[in-house]
Amino acid sequence: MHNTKYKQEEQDIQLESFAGPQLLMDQLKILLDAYEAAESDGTFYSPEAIRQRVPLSIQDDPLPHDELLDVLKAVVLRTPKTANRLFFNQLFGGKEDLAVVADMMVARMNNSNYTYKVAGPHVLIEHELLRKACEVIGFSAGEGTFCPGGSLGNLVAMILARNACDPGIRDHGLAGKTYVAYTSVEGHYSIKKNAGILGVGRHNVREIGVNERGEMLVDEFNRQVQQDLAAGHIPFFVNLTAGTTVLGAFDDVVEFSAVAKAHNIWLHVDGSYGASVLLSKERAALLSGVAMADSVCWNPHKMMGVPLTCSMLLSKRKGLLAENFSEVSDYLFQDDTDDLNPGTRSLQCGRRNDAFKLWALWKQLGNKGFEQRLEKQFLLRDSLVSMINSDPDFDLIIEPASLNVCFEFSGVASDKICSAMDKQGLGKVGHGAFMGRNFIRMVVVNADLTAQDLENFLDSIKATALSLQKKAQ
Ligand code: ABU
Repeated sequence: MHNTKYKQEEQDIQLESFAGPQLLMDQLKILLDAYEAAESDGTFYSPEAIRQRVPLSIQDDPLPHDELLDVLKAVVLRTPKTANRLFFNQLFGGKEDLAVVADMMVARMNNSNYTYKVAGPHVLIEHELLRKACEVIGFSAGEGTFCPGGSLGNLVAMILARNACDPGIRDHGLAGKTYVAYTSVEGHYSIKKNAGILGVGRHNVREIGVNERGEMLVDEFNRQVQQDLAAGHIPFFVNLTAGTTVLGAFDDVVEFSAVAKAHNIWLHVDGSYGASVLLSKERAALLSGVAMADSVCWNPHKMMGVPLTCSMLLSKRKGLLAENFSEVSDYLFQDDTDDLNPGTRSLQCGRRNDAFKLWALWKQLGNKGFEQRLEKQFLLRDSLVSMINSDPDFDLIIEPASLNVCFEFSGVASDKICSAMDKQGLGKVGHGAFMGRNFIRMVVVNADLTAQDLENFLDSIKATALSLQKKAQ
């Protein structure tokens, strides 16, 4: 019946029944129910198994409605569950229900956050969140923009930094000069990727060594800067990481700030993962001196339980974003001042509304709710560390700085354990390496978990390791 959506005589009725809110809600409910029912499921589906069950190709004729729902359901059921008790694989995990609902509303409202004319209150909501984030960081005259993830937030920061060296770059390019960026060997790969995009060149990113906690070494940075200056290069950007991807380490803002300021180098903090600790009085010390930075990237979609993507780039000096990203566009920026048209400060044109879900959740929880949420995450992490320390088969690699707990099961390769766990549907957890050691990285970022969940997961890891050990004998 419904596949006749576009047949002439029935068109009006069919369009209404397809697009009507009630039907939309019914369909959504079917999919959500299916998803919720399967949420505890960790079954692994191979690409072949998915291709076999899900007709992926687009056909010529409309699909009958029931068939369509069946196909959508099949996809939803086979999608890895990132908020269940078996997921420790990424720096995100878990979700806050209100933020999920707000994000569904975003799709339903379908605005684009470039002008007040088409986004209305969402422009004001973005303003307020960016103001709030600047206040939390300590940027008293700052500004910001929402970006599609930390990599692009870091890109915005690198553009601001590069153009701050020479205002002519935006119009004329690099003029044959060599600009050099610095990050630690533990920093995110986006710094190198962005250097390639920016015309700076990937080979002009210096990867500085780290100490035994994974924190970048300031003396090595200083030496490298001197060498680059002596070679006639222009050191323009240093990336500090607040929460490295593998260990969760925090670089020391205060000590790097002195060297960076002495050489007029833009100091960026990639807090994609870790900037959220600023919301906890007890944990904020991890980012001491963050207000000395020139820019900070902060992803609430990691520690704060907001669905992907939700990422902000905050800059210390108001006005720089427009100076670097504004273009004249008569067809788009027709009404209102630039202040009300965030498209004039953005890397993008059409831009998804990633602010509403964060704002709705922050209103619901308040500052205090987020602080308690963070405290719970850190307590869970501490419980996991105690469990690992009290079991002689496990070896903790390092005292964790944030929510990453890195350990190994003595005598069994960590990558093999992680892969076997996934393929057997026991759960998803990743592995990492540091200073020649490979280990399991379990990220305890889902605030809905309990200590019992962690114990159960650790038991699964142990059983998997023992069974691999037995097979190898
Ligand atoms: N942007 C880094 C994400 C890596 C992770 O989730 O593990």
